[in-house]
Amino acid sequence: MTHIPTEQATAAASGAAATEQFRAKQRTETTDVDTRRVDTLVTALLTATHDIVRRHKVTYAEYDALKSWLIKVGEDGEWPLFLDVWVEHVVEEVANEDRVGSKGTIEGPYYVPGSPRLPAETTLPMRENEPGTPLLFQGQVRSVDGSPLAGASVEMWQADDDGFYSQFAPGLPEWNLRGTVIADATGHFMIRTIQPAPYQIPTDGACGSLIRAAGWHAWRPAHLHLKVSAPGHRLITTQLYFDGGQYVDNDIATAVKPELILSPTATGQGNDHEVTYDFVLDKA
Ligand code: MBD
Ligand code: FE
Repeated sequence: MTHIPTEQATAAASGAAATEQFRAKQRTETTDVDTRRVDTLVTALLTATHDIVRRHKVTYAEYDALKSWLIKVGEDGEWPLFLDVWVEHVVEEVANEDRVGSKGTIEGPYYVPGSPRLPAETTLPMRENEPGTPLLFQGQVRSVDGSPLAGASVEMWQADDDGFYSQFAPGLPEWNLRGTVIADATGHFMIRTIQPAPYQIPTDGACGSLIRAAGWHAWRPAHLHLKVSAPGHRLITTQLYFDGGQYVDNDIATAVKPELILSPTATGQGNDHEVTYDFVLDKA
C-alpha cells in the first residue's frame, strides 16, 4: 500500500534535515583534531588525488565537472548522505575491528537522538493503519561473558513501507517507526513493527546525479537501524537486513555483513512475521 504524501520528498529537504541533525550532534561532541593528524591525513588525501589525476590523465573538462558537482553537494545539503553512503563503512570497519561481540555497521544520515522511551514489550510508534508486513522483532542483550544485561537500551529507527524516514520525509508523524526500548530484567525485548522497504537515495540531488553519471543504482536493501547499549559496555551501532531481499547483495552503501541478515518466519497469523536476534556487547 502506498500513501500519497501531500508534499514530495526532495533531496534538498532531506539533505537540509540531515545536515541540521549532524550539526546538532557536533555541538555536543568535540571535533578538535590534532594538527599533526590533520597534516598527515589531508596530505594523504591530496596525494591520492594527485595520483588519480596523473594515472587517469584527468582533463580540464573532468576537473570542472568535479568542481560543479562538489558545489552542488553542498547546495543540496548532501554531504551527510554522500559521506555516509560512500565513506562511512570503512570508518566503521576500522573503529570496530577489535570487537568480539555483535557486528556493527554504519549509522547513516537519518538517526535522531531522543526517541520515545518504550517498555521491553512494545510496539514502535506508528500510524493507525501503518502499511507493511507486521514484524515481531525479539531477542536478548548480553555481555561478552554471557550475562544478561538488565535494562539495556535498544534504540531503533527505520524506513516505512514506502522507504521513507520520519523527520526526513514530509507527511510522517514525528518519531514514526522510531523508539528507545528498555530491555527487561533478563535483557529481553519484544518489539512490534513493520518490515521496512528498500531505501532509494534521493535521485533529484547531487548524489542522484553522480549515480546516473556513473551508471550505478541508487538503492539500499531494506534495513532496521539499531543502537544497543548498557552501562559498562560499548554501544554498538548496527543494521539488520532481510534474507533474500532486494539489494542485500549490492547495497550502494556497502554496509551489509553476513552476520546482520535476518530470516523472519511467518507466524501463521495473517501476514505476520517474527524473528529473534540477540546482541552481545563488548565491555567498555
Ligand atoms: C539510509 O537509510 C542509510 O541507512 C544510509 C546509510 C544512507 C542513506 C540512507
Ligand atoms: Fe537507513
